[in-house]
Amino acid sequence: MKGDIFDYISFLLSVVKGYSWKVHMERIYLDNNATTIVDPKVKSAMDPFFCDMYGNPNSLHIFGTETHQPMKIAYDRIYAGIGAHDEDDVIITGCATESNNTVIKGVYFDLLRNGPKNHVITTQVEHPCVMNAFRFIESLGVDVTFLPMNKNGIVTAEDIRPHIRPGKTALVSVMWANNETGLIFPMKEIADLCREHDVLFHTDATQAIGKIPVDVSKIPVDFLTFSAHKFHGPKGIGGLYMRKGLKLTPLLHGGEQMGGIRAGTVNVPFIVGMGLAMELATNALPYEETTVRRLRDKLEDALIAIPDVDVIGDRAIRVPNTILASFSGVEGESFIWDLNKDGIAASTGSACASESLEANPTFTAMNIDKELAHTGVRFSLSRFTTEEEIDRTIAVVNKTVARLREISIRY
Ligand code: 7TS
Repeated sequence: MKGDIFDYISFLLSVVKGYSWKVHMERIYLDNNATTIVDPKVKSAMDPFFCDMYGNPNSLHIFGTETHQPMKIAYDRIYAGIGAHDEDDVIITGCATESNNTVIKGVYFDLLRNGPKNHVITTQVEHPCVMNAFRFIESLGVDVTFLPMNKNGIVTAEDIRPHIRPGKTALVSVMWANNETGLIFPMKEIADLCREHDVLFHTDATQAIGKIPVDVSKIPVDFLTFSAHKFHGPKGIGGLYMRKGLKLTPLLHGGEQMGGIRAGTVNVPFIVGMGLAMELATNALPYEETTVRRLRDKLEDALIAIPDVDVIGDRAIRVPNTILASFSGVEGESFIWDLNKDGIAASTGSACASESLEANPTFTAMNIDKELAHTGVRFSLSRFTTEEEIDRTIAVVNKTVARLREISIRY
């Protein structure tokens, strides 16, 4: 009862606060690598599948069968979006985290647990859902090589080559684009290297889809993972591409859905949403490459014009929407907080690690000075970002950095 009253009061306060916030300030969302707005077209396309066409596609009656055609269209869009061949598999999962876990633990059960192979290779800047899945199989006895970044903030095929152990290495896993720096890893050459050594290649393409072309018909990856909410689809749905003929021990055992690789009733509205989101994102790639890149560069130029500000990684090899910058003397958390007060949402890095106040692990893996590592701020744009928003962000950033440096003991 007491709890109810407190809940009610805090609800009223949040309404009042939210209202006054909206009246006084336009909010600017520059944290699109954490998640994106659902494209209103995607939301509309999903709507009929909640209360009208809500059947289970595995049912034989009309409620079930009427969902087949919309699902087929969605699958076709997903396959087309990543260049998958009809005979390849795309397993629908709950998120990229699930997809990545399915690959890493599946390979463990299929190849590493009892086989002659006992080694895998990954990088030190993977998302925690990859990193921690590898740490888990390491605790079960697998030898895991976590590669550091080279001076450009990436790893290349030549960095990987000396670590491949013939007959022993089962899997290489390297993300397509990094969520914090936006740096793109050289997929083609890494995939070719893995082919050459008969090693499976997995890439976490969560931050690549919708930002740069991702085409598995041109780049021979074996497993590729993605999450709809990073490209203006709904949260809670993702995918796992598996090249034709590959099999994996499932993470979830149950019914025969997804060929038995991912059991559980199929999420029709979200699959429809992810399909359309994928198509819209693919169609918007030229816009991403021109307009989003131009706005990102405009913001980046303004940031580096401020003394003692550095942007991590060459912009020529970054996805077009991302900036990770260090602001000497400006503590990242305080900076984010001040920007937030001005209605601007950025982040100190991955929201998945935001509860830890450790220095940003990406900076650490890139050998960046510890003190500077605490000053990292990520700005990530989307096709919904406007020029006015970037102009206002530039003004607020200038004002905020000056103010925080004035009171900084480190500057
Ligand atoms: N892989 C990468 C490369 C990611 O960036 C993320 C989320 C995930 C996997 C996990 O996706 P999910 O849909 O399973 O949650 N990255 C971030 C980020 O950078 N800030 O917040 C979430």
